[in-house]
Amino acid sequence: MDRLDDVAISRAIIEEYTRDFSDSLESDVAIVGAGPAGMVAGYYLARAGRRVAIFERRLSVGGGMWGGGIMFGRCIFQEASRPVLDEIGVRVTRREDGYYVTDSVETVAVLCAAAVKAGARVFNSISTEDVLIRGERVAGIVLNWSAVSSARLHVDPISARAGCVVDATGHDAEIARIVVRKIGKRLRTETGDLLGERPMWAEVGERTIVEHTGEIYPGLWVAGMAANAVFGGPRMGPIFGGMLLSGRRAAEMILAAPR
Ligand code: 48F
Repeated sequence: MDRLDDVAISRAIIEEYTRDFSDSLESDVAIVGAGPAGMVAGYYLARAGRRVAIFERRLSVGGGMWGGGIMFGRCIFQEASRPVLDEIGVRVTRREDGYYVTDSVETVAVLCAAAVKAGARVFNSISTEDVLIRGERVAGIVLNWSAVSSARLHVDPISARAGCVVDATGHDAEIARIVVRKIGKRLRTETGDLLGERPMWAEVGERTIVEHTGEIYPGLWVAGMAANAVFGGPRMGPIFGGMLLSGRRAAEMILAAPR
């Protein structure tokens, strides 16, 4: 049996983690939220050579995907999202009624592996609690350990600079909300404020989520359920194709935007 040194193990963790974390304090794209939309956006951006850091509040990545619908671990996708599933390598079962079904655990695991292998760095257990605004532009995010807020500790956060930020925080659209709270109703919506999520309607929600994906304030992009929360689109429950397509759309738009 090899001799194992407890302190060497501890040092390896600290040194390897802090090197990557420190490196990710300056990135091309900082993505808040490692749900399906954030991970797909991260995959396409990293694959295109952008330096991507994804910050996730929870210990686990995957957001609302694990539980499928009512904790039956199956996710439903429509035809349009099939190319993303195929490219990333998630196995699907096609039903006679035309829907595609995946295992929710496999879907999360494969999506995350694809993003990481493409070069995105994923940091879990880290919450984004504020934004950096420089010259009328979101220029980064402000981070703290999630354990700090759950224990209500009075501990100051640290800052990460990014070429742009993606709000992929799901139903709460937390980053868009922070921007409105800090600098007023200046989002690119009809009122400048978040318009709020509408009641469940899969057909409409799956379409509008892609239409609503985009830049909502200079330097701040929105993807996934957060896009419908910002622009007043419906929720869509346990069909997940729109999340993948929105994540891919966000990546395409960011790649096409001037840097
Ligand atoms: O909620 P989530 O899965 O968002 P999504 O990618 O997908 C939505 C679907 O899962 C589902 C649905 C399908 O019809 O409606 O809800 O749009 O993932 C969002 C992730 O962001 C994290 C949160 O823990 C979750 O994993 N998150 C939220 N706020 C913060 C955050 C924050 N302030 N800092 C860091 N992570």
